[in-house]
Amino acid sequence: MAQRRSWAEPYKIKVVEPIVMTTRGDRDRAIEEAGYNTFLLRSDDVFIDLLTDSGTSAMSDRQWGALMQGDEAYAGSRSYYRLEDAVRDVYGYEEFIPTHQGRGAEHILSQILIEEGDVVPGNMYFTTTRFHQEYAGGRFVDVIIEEAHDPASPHPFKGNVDLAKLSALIEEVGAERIPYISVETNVNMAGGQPLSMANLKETYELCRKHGILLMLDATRALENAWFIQQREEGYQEKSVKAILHEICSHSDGATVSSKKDNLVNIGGFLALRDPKLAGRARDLLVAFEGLHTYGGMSGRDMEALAAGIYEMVAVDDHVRARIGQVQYLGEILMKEGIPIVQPIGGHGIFLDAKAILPDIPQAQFPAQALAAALYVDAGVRGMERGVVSAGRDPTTGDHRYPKLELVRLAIPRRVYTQAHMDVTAESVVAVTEKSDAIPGLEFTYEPDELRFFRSRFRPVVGSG
Ligand code: P61
Repeated sequence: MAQRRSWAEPYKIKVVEPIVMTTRGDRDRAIEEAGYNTFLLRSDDVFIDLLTDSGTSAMSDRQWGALMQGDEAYAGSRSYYRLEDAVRDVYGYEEFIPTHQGRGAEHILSQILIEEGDVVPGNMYFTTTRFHQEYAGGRFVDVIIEEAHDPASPHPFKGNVDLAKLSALIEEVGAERIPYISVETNVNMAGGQPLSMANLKETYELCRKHGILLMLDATRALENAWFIQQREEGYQEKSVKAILHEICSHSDGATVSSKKDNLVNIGGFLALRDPKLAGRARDLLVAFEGLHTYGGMSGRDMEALAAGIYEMVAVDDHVRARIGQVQYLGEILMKEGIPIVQPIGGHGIFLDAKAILPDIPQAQFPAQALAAALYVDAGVRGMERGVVSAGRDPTTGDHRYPKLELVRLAIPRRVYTQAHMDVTAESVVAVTEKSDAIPGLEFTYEPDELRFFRSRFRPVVGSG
C-alpha cells in the first residue's frame, strides 16, 4: 500500500452521548463514597471513562442494523448460524460454543479439562482466567518471559512464553498433570503486550510433543495480529485478517471475550477443534450458560457480534486507528517523562505507580491510590492493576505482590477523540507533579474472591 502522509479513523460519528464535567468537590465526595475504588464510582460522576475497553466499544450503524435482524428463537436461531460462520471464517475453529461473555467460556473450559491437583501454565495471570482454573482445582504457574515483569524493558514481544520455564515445569510436574497451557494474546496484565508468531509456534510444538493442549485467550488476538504485522519479520505484507487466522491455527482452541476486539457490549465464546471435547463443553453449557445455540446471548446480541467480527478485520485501518489512538496518548506521556509500561501496548496506557509513588509501600496499594487521585483531578477513571488485583495466595493467605504495580488507562474502541486523550494526558501530568500529596490506602472491606471489584479503602492516617 502506498504510504500516506497522514491517516485518520476509518469512520465518522453519527450519534453522540453527552458527558458532564463535575466539580472537584463533587469528585472528592464521590471517591470517598466509592471507598477509593474506581469500580464503585457511578459512571455519571466520571468525565472520561478509561476503566476498561471491555463492552465499551461504539457499535457501527451496520451492527445497530444487525440488532434488528436478531432471530430470538430459543433453539436453532438463524443468528446463531450466522455467528458460527463468522467464527469459522475469521478465527478458523470448527466447533463454536457461545457464552454470555469471556469468563463463561473460561468456566466451561476449566471444568472440562482441569482435575484436582492439575497445573495450568500461562503467559501471566488474568484475574478471571486464574480464578476459574483454581475453582476447578488447578494451580496456575506463570511462564511468561522475565522482561514482561519489567515496565521499562523495550522487548517487542513481552507476551512471549518462556520455553525454558515451560520445559522445566513439564519436567517438574510431568506432562500428565498439565491438561493445557493458556496462552493469552496481547497480554492484558503485562500492559497489552503481544507475543510473536514464532514464539507461539514453538510453544505449540513443545506442547504437542508432550500431549498438552494449547488454548488461546484470543480476546485481543486482533490487536496482537497488528503488532506482528508491524514488528515481526515476514508479516509486513500480510493483512491482519490473515495473521489472526494464522495465530489461531497454532492452537487447539480459544476462549474469547467478545467485549473487546469483537466490538460488542456483551458476548463471548469458546472455540475448539476436537468435536468430542466440544460435546463435553456443550453438556456443561446447557447447565450454566444456556442452550448450545445461544449460550447466554440473545439473537440480537449474536447478530451484532457476527457483524463486529467481520468488521474488525474488514480493513486494517480499523485496528491501526484503534492502536494509533493508544499510541498517541502514550507518546505524549513519554515526552512528558511519565513512567509508563513500554513499549506502548494495544488497549491502553499503564502508569508505573511504583515509580510515580516510590514512598508508598506496596502494602498500602500505590496503584489504587494513584487511580483514585487521578479521578479526583479531572474525572478520568482508570483501574488498579497491582497488588489489589493480584489478590491473596490461596494456600498462605498472604497478599501476592506482583512486580508490576500499575494504573491502567484502557481506551474504549471508537468512543473518544484526540482531545479526550489530550485532557487525560494533562491530568496525568498534573497528578504526577503533585504526587507527594497522595496518601497510601488501607482496606475497610475486602471480599474473598476477585477482591478488586468491590473492595473499599480509606487513606492511611499520616501518609501523603
Ligand atoms: C478488562 F478488572 N477483561 O480488561 P469477560 N480474558 C481477558 C480479559 O481481558 C477479560 C476476560 C478474559 C476485562 C474486564 C474485566 O479483573 C477484571 O468478558 C484477557 O469480562 O468475562 C476481561 O472476559 C474476561 C475487568 C475482567 C477486570 C476482570 O477490563
